[in-house]
Amino acid sequence: MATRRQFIRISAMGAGAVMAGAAGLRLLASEITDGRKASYVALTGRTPTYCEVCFWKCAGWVYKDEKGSIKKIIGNSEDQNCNGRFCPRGTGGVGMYHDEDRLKTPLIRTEERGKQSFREASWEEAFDYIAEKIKVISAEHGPECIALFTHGSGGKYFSTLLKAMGSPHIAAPSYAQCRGPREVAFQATFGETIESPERTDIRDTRCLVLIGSHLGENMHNGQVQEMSDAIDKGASIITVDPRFSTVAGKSKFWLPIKPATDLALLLAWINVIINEELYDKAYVEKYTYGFEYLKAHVKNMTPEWAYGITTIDPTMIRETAREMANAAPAVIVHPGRHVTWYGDDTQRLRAVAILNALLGSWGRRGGFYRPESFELPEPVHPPYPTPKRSWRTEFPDLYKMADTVLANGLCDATIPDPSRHCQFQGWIVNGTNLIETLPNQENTLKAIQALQLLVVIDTMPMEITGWADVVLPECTYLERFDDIRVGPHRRPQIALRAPAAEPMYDTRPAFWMARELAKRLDLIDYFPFEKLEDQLDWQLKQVGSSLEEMMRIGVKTFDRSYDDLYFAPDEDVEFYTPTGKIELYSTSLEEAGYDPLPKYTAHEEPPPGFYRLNYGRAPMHTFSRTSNNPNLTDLMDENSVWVNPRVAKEWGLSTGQYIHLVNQDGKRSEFPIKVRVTERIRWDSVYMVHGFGHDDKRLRRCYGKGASDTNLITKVHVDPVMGGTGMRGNFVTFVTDLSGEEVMS
Ligand SMILES: Nc1nc2c(c(=O)[nH]1)N[C@H]1C(S)=C(S)[C@@H](COP(=O)(O)OP(=O)(O)OC[C@H]3O[C@@H](n4cnc5c(=O)[nH]c(N)nc54)[C@H](O)[C@@H]3O)O[C@H]1N2
Ligand SMILES: Nc1nc2c(c(=O)[nH]1)N[C@H]1C(S)=C(S)[C@@H](COP(=O)(O)OP(=O)(O)OC[C@H]3O[C@@H](n4cnc5c(=O)[nH]c(N)nc54)[C@H](O)[C@@H]3O)O[C@H]1N2
Ligand code: SF4
Ligand SMILES: [Mo]
Repeated sequence: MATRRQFIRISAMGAGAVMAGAAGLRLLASEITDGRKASYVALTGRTPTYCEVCFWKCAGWVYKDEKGSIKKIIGNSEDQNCNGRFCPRGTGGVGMYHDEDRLKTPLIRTEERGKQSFREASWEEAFDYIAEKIKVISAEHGPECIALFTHGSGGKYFSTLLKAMGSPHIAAPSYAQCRGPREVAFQATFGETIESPERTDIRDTRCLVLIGSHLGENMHNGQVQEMSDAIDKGASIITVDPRFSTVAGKSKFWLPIKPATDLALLLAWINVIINEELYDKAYVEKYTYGFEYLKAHVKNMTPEWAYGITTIDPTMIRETAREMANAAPAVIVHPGRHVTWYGDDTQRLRAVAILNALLGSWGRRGGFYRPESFELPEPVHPPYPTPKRSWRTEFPDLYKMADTVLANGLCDATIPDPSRHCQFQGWIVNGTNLIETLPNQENTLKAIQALQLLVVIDTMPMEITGWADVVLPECTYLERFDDIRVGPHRRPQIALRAPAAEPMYDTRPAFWMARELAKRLDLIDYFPFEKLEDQLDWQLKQVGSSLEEMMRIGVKTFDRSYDDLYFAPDEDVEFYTPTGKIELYSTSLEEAGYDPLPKYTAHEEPPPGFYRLNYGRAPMHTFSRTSNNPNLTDLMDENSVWVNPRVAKEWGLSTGQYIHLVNQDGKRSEFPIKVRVTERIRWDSVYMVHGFGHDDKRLRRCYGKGASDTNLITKVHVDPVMGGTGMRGNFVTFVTDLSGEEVMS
């Protein structure tokens, strides 16, 4: 058992006069001694944190005013993820703490699901209720019938709880709704995944190809900074996007591709690079497998062939292929991040991986570097029981390359179906607004209605909390410790998140919640430390640091312990693929029964009078989580629908007008959305920012503002390879008559 870390204690009275440590760290022993709240919070001065407004996890410093209220957050200059600078959302993170609509106490449902009737409950009551239900479900159906959906830091603690119970069913939307296909494709090709932060060496690149990756609106901090530095140093950008994105405006080439046809463009580029012998011959010879198969496969996939599909001029296809080859190996065909588009996403990303391999960019400066994460020892606990059942058995012969649990898979396997053996009975949902995050809301709600238990851990009264049986209010990231950030980068680095203030209202950190539940389920041995800060101190001391040191410096960087950032000239590299080579021809896909080389297949076209629904990010918001943030709503408080002038003319639409959207299945947007007429979108598509159109009235600032794209995504194209949910195959048309409707503008 850990010994309690002894900090220098300073009473509130003495705090003004005494400074502890060189960095002027002042600590105040918490008055709360029931083990629930963090023991120490900085009284004044700065507290280290890493941001939770998105998952780039920039490390920063939190400052408070004279009254002890959190005032501002700024970047930590030692941090590789942010280089001392936060993005607007990270800076606005203070608003999450100050938001008066936050969840304030535990809530227990009083009427059936679908009705917003809750009563306030004590923590004891809430935990007893949950533990009792979990015991009943485990006894009747087995612990495997309890699933965890999670996105964010608290997931770690609830994962420990699930595994200790004997359930392997832990899913995150960052896989099958986000980057899963690229990880599977790169794993199949190079034997390694891309991870987060991405291993793209943008800093030193000479040519960056962005395919539907709208860096700049997608504000992943260090990446955007490196891109802007690379542009200053003369790198060329090639942007492939049906929309004139912010980065398209900074690009040497903008290819306004017909949506859903990127695979044809990629295959044509491969064709040009092979036919014109622009590929890195020595690299291909030494490191790759299957070049001849690839060459034969793309033989007829000429730029002229692709023109008919993509609408991109063949000259442009050739010119851009040469631009990449001229820069090689300092070239990046970016793998993107949110890549679940059309259901053939793994194969599209395989083509991206192949193109990079031909250009020799993997393992080369200005291409993809070899990242390193920091290895931090985990606390010792008994082994986890072996689960007796797995979600996989419910999907025989499907998604064979999925290397993690699918959130949509768990959802589908919750809906009663006599052909299934294992039906999920209980969900624990931490930090993911599933109603807005999973496509096909009707499906999600059908699953939820079938549950015996739905527990939601959140900071805000988001849509998902409205469906819960029990809501557990978490304090924000500014009010808690969390695990040490160890994530990959050029050099191994760790970052600390410590509370800058005590949890407001009756909120608590997820670590404490998971541990309290573990106590009630006789699983406390899996949580050997009573307080997370003691665990962190123990972990840090194993590697020559301490909590005290990390409170002072926030971020610590270590030397690399293996490999160089790039392959040495002529280095013999063993790739973690079946052949030990970079697999242009994928033996693992073939073995699993999928196409070993990517093939183009056509996708459905919009019906007459309909337009493809395209969506993306805005620089000042993150998904649905920031739409009520007081600081960020000041910058943008609703989304709009982008419409091409030609279409606007046909429909008589003008900028500023509110309309409804109706999709191909007759699903209508719940709230009206403002029109933005712009040349920046193709005539066959419309565009909107994801995360608006909230329908929970407890979100007073953002309720009814703008429309939700998820509302209109009823058709899902599931990737047969790994189960990713392709969400861009939906089409909408316009309803202009809003007579009698109130617009929340
Ligand atoms: N239609 C549509 N669907 C999408 C996308 C899209 O663009 N369009 N994008 C996809 C992608 S790329 C991703 S990664 C996913 C993202 O999916 P999610 O991560 O589910 O996104 P959010 O909507 O931000 O939901 C986050 C939830 O966490 C809560 N939260 C915030 N901070 C904390 C905290 O500290 N503790 C706890 N316990 N909760 C907290 C928020 O209040 C919110 O309810 O969505 C995917 N789904
Ligand atoms: N500000 C901000 N930044 C974020 C986030 C956020 O919420 N807010 N979320 C983060 C997360 S988790 C993720 S996954 C990333 C997502 O960011 P990205 O992976 O960069 O982008 P997406 O949101 O998928 O893509 C949107 C772009 O794809 C284009 N597009 C649509 N259809 C097609 C097509 O058929 N072909 C091509 N070539 N392009 C197409 C759209 O016009 C749009 O410009 O952003 C991250 N960064
Ligand atoms: S990119 Fe912005 S929102 Fe994301 S972690 Fe960094 S500062 Fe926070
Ligand atoms: Mo994502």
